[in-house]
Amino acid sequence: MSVSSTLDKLKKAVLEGDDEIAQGLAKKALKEKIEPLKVVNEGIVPGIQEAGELWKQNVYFHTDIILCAEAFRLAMEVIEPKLSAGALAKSGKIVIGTVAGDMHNLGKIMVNATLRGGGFEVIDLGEDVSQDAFIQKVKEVNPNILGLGCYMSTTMLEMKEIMSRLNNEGLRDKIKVMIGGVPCTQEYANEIGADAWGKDAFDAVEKAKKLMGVS
Ligand code: B12
Repeated sequence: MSVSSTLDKLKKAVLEGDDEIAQGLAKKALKEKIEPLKVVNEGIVPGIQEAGELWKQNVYFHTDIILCAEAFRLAMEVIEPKLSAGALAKSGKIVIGTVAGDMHNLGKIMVNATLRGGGFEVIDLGEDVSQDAFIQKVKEVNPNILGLGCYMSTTMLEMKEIMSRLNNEGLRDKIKVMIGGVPCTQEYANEIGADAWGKDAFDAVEKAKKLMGVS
């Protein structure tokens, strides 16, 4: 099977929410020696992006998206360790998580993958992460960057409060803060005093590297 055929099939499996098929194709792509980042960028990501478009057009519903999310997750599960292993230099250490009250994680999974692909060590705290848990982890592992994922307007305040907590705990000067997710904007990052906003997974890597002064 040709490279493009495997990646096309992988994209289709994610788009159609065929989780086991997507996972099998991700493994197959690696066996065919396709570069892990290429599998992400040309197979898995286009599938979920197209699913997002269909959602916007009201063609896909919640149930469809949940299936796509699972297919995305299982395919990424195969590729992610290879991205970490393949990363040569360590660009820096990032603690990342979805803020409290928010369970969305697809965007964060993608950002994790591209950050790892970009040479960052990523410590993912998961979803619905409390302010205490973020602060505790920052104290414990002393990351270069804290990444906050927020996907609903109703959970945006969490990011502002985390910024205050970082200030109050004397941690603000020790790390950079990067925010991302659907309702986030550069303006909001400025408003709460974050260092960067990542428009998408690729912008997130660029901004993170810029914050670290690496290219
Ligand atoms: C998929 C989805 C779900 C799935 C989530 C599956 C999962 N495992 O994540 C399910 C069905 C479970 C779900 C549930 C809900 N959802 Co929903 N969901 C979406 C949807 C359709 C797509 C989100 C997504 O995954 N996009 C694809 C990813 C790849 O894109 P992304 O998240 O934008 O991420 C990119 C960038 O933002 C950036 N990025 C992301 N994170 C980060 C982090 C950092 C640090 C950086 C730098 C960059 C970055 O890079 C990513 C990759 O390029 C959006 C609609 C939309 N337009 O976004 C609604 C949406 C986010 N959901 C919404 C709502 C309301 C809900 C529910 C409350 C629905 C309900 N009534 O039950 C629940 C919330 C439950 C909870 N407490 O969190 C609303 C939020 C509205 C608001 N108030 O702002 C939206 C906007 C839909 C809408 N228009 O109404 N949802």
